[in-house]
Amino acid sequence: MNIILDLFGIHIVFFSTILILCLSWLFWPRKNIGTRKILLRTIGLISVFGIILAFRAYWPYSYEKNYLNTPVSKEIMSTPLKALADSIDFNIGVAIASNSEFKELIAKEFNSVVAENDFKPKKLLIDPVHWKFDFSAADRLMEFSKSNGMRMRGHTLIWGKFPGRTYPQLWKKQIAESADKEETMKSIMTQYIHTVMGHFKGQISTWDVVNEPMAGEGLYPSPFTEAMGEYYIDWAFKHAHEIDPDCSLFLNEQIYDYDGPAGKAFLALLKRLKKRNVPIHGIGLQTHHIKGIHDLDGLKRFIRAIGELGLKVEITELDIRLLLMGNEDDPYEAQGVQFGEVVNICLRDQACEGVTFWGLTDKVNWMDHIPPFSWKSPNAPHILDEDMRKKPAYIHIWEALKKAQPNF
Ligand code: 9MR
Repeated sequence: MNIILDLFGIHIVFFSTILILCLSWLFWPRKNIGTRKILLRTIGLISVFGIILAFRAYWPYSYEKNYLNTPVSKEIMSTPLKALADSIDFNIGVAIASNSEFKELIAKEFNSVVAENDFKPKKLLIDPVHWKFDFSAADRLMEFSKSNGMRMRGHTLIWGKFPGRTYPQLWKKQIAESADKEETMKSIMTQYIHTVMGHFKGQISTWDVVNEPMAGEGLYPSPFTEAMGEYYIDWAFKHAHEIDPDCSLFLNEQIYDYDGPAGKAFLALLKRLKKRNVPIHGIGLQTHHIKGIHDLDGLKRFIRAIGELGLKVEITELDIRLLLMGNEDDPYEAQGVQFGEVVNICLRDQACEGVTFWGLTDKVNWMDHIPPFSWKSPNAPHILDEDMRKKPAYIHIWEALKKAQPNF
């Protein structure tokens, strides 16, 4: 419900208002002509207003690609991001699909990959009734990463958010109908984590054990919290640690207001987990820029605060919606500067071990397929444009990595 309100709030308010007015007009006593006329005019006015706003809101923009006027330097063209990252032992990664057409380029530019979707429960567990898994797509990606000497981040075992879209509905039903919800949930999680982590044991050194547990200041309400409250997180980590004690176990989350209530609640959760000796080793900060631009000073402080708890950090899903830079003189350049700054912040904090981009090129990007982002273009959230040319984002990231070289 939260996510629906978050994404569609304004639309829900608009259409409910129109609906209420229409129903009122329909059922208003016929003899009360005056009031019915007022209702009808109000409906007309609001609709016209709505149509104008919708046109304004969804009319696609296009921004000048000024970067095309400046040729990319020879040094940048000949030194991939991977070469710079390798020399300082930094993970530079990208999300990938098993059928990606850009595998060669990815192997050249990155030393780390994560499956955008192929390691998720909805993809792996094809028959939840009989616990039947299909690892074929995930295995193809694993093979690709191994044969190119790239690290594979495991994403994700337990997903706190979007339980409907991410899990078999059967689990929800099983928990709801169970006499002992906690035991049922534990046994489902145990079986799932055991099968998936077991399958990749020795191949994956970093897993997102729990993804997106938070909703604002509290936990995202889900079958997990319903059955076990906050302790579902402890259980998932403890169990994952038992299965592969050598694996780095991460909790992955999207935070915006680093200094605000949600950021504080998140740090408080981490402190509680540490106090309970939960085997958690790192925090993934997704850092999607979809609803707004992140406050970079806040991000810097947040990474430090996590580091001081003895946890590692990675920026795990960086992308920046171009439209958010619409008020800047050169939106592509402003997007690039923000990309470079985020990478720089990570490079400068000893706790931060890598940055992963949530996609490579604007040609194939998730925002163009998921409402409400898909309703208005250009999203163009990645580091290469739709013609695979290097955007300012690539250049700024490259420069951040270059400045972090010991001999710079
Ligand atoms: O980019 C992913 C998109 O293709 C999927 O449809 C969606 C649902 O599985 O997940 C997207 O990736 C999400 C990631 O796994 C977790 N953080 C938010 C990402 C963007 O929604």
